Amino acid sequence: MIDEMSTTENKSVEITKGINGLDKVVLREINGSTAEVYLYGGHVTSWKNEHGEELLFVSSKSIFKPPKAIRGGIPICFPQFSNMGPLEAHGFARNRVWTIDTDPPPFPSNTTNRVFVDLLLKPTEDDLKIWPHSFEYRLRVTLGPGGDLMLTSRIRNTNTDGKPFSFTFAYHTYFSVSDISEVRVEGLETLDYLDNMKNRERYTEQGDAITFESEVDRIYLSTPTKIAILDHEKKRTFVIRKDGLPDAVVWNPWDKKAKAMADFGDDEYKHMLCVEAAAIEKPVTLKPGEEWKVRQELSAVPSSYCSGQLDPNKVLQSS
Ligand code: TA6
Repeated sequence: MIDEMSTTENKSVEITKGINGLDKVVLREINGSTAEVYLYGGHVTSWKNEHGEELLFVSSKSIFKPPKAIRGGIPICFPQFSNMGPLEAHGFARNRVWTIDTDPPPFPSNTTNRVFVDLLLKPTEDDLKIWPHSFEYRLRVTLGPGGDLMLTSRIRNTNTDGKPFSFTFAYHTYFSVSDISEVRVEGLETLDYLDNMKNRERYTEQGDAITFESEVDRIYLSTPTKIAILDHEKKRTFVIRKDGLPDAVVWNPWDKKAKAMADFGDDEYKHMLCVEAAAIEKPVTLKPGEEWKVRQELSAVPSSYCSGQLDPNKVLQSS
């Protein structure tokens, strides 16, 4: 739903054409921050702060042409994360054209006086052939007054045959960082993770923070509500606040895998990091009529980590 308030208070929700003529929605907040979401994939591709700085990574080689998913931003991984099932990697939601939901059911969340857009995905006849379950997936993308970016997903089982269905899910967020070798992730210490580099075997995180010297591809399990990503050079900390998403994927392809991806620049691994709020270890099961609602809220706060002034725990424990 296009928030009528937003069109009258100098905030704006604009439907326009993006790369290759794909439809996109631009959200503009009064403080100058913006976000963009393509109807193709329900895919957020830009989140800028009030200074116009881009906070998400999108590859310069992303082809923005169906059926290939856009490389970067926030791909929606549904109804399957990665290759953990019979579908194509990360499911098909990111490869489908969503619609703008002009009449969503009441949305119990604090989006009053915020600028947002509601998108809707339902399976096509072809989708039902590969994943025989009826669903309604409502995605609300909201830009808060301080420039925070919030994604709320509501997935309802609309099967009329009485059958439940199960799925796995991730917001596959690509953060823009100045130099991956100077980035730390706080909040995942001591947790167990499945290591995709080692046949998804289970390990326990030892370090006091995750740092990056080579390819990392891990699914951290039962993670806290908040995770912090500290960009030393930019003196910026991204904070992910998540509800209903117990797991978190951390991925950087590093040089070899970067070279192997046609829609990813050879050196782009230095300037991105994926930290993905997810539900993977325990698939979600919905009975007909049941709805699953989850949320991730992203914010970018100044941090002077090098001087030790930023106490990551304070960021993680603050409200
Ligand atoms: O989320 C991490 C991951 O599953 C990696 O294993 C890598 O495959 C990445 O997703 C990208 O997947 P994609 O299908 O977008 O190329």
